[in-house]
Amino acid sequence: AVVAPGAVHVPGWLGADLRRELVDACRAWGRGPVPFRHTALPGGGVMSVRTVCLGWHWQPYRYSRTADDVNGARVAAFPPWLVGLGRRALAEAYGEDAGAGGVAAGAYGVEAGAGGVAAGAYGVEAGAGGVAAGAGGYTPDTALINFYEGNARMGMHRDREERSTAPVVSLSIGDPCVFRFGNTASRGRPWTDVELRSGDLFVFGGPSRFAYHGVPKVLPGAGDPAAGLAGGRLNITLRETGLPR
Ligand code: MD5
Ligand code: FE
Repeated sequence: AVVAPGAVHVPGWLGADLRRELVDACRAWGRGPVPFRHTALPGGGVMSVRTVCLGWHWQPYRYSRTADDVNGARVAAFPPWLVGLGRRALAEAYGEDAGAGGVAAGAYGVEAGAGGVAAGAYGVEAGAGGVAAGAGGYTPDTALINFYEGNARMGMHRDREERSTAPVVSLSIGDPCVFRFGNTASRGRPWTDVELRSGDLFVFGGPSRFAYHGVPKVLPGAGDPAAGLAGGRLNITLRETGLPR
């Protein structure tokens, strides 16, 4: 469903195998080198979600290679298979709906084929989510992984630390939530509330990339037992930082 120009929701995009693979990977990333932590805000508050980052470490409001606000370690690398997954996500979200979504998939170096992605030209492998050598186009280099437990939520904000206008790919696993997609002018109305469930893909590109958004509540659930998640909600966002190397 196209929620706004460039903002496309694809329910149930992740199959159980991929959900389980992501849950296992997040568990491992969450143990270190920089563990899951409640991010401290400059005003003295602490975020209710726990976050771990790949490739670059995000802290309010900048990216660094090392986690100076946690343990000083360099964050885990952003793995090539996540680049492949991000490209497939863009191709499938924008491919057939490019017109409706207001964003041409080709602009980001992905091309929808009947069954997904044209292999070769853009170095995207439809099946495995792998990346061919020398591939161009969408190349996310950081992931922010948020874990929502209990009453964790996220206030309305914009993600403006990236120096790239490339889309953000968002993957949800576990308990459902209310996701609030706002506007670019203020954190207030108008907004659209969308329920995100386990396996859902959401892509924010084009004019929706810098819109206000938040997660006002996580709904009760049992996590995603088929993915090995007994409770809570995981959200994985893939981003291009636009930072060197
Ligand atoms: C979440 N995470 O469910 C959300 C999903 C975050 C964050 O908001 O910053 O980690 S990502 C939603 C998102 C990202 C970038 C742009 C836009 C939405 N947008 O323009 O609406 O934990
Ligand atoms: Fe955000």
